[in-house]
Amino acid sequence: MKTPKYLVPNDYMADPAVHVFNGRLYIYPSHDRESGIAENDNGDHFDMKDYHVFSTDDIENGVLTDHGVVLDTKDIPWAGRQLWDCDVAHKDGKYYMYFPLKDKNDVFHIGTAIADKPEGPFIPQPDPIRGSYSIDPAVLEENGEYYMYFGGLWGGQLQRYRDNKALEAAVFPAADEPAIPSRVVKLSKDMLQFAEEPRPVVILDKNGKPLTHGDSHRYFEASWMHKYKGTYYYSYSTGDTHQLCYATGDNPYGPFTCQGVLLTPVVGWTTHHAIVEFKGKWYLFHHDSVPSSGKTWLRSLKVVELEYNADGTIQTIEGGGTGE
Ligand code: FUB
Repeated sequence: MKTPKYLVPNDYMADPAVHVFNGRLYIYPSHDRESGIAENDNGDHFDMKDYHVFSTDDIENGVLTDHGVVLDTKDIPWAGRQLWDCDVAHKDGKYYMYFPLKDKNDVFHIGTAIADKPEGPFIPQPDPIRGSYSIDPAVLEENGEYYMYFGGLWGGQLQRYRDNKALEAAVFPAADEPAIPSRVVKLSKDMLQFAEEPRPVVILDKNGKPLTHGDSHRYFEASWMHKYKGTYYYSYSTGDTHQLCYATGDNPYGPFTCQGVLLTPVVGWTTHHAIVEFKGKWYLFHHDSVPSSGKTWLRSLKVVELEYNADGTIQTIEGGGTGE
């Protein structure tokens, strides 16, 4: 499927997390809506309140089933506002949804909600994960262990933390200093807490030096991890340079070496994705704002086939926009 396809033409969905459970493909997107909040660098205009789940057994030609609302902020006891990008992991017959949400003091944390089926509904825990902060959780399962990657700059509040402690005020590095890293943490056996202190995800350039804050390939938000032929592929959005980049490594904690751009800018400020193998092909799920004529808070889900070169690098996909 070389031509990208929009998946949910009758609604605005973004930030896809995608998994294959029991041989069926499940999509867990953010649910964009028009709330009338003006666009700003804090991302207040991304004012989402609930999640839907979608599934299919044929992503190229089949029907995409909408399982309806599976989690709503009105049912989350600690909810303030802004239900952003989630992910779902499966363990021992239960499905765990991890979601970023601002609490009543406007501070992002990561919450958990549990379901008996991949399509939900998901029942939220009374409190967020202890010690969690920032946004965009993505979970890798590896030999019965689960690793969560998370963090996002600007409205995602990652610049307010160092060594897992809140700073008095946000700090951004100078352009030639190491970039602010995302975080990775192993989850507890019951899937409900962190099992250790989150660690920085270090992304190196080809000379083995950490990417700097001024590098157009540095991390901003939207972590995703997949494995291909035994190598770990950590992919992410560069935010204000509007690309999806990827970096490779030999274990879940990294460090990872930046391999470049996998998706050039789309129409709309944000870019965000999942990479999944289904029925023998690899796919990039992502979003753009073409159907809303460029309204960056009203994004639409897309899928396109992703291809590797013989050396394991990913062929760059054209996003068709400038990130505006
Ligand atoms: O959808 C809200 C935020 O926009 C996500 O959490 C980010 O990754 C960006 O896509």
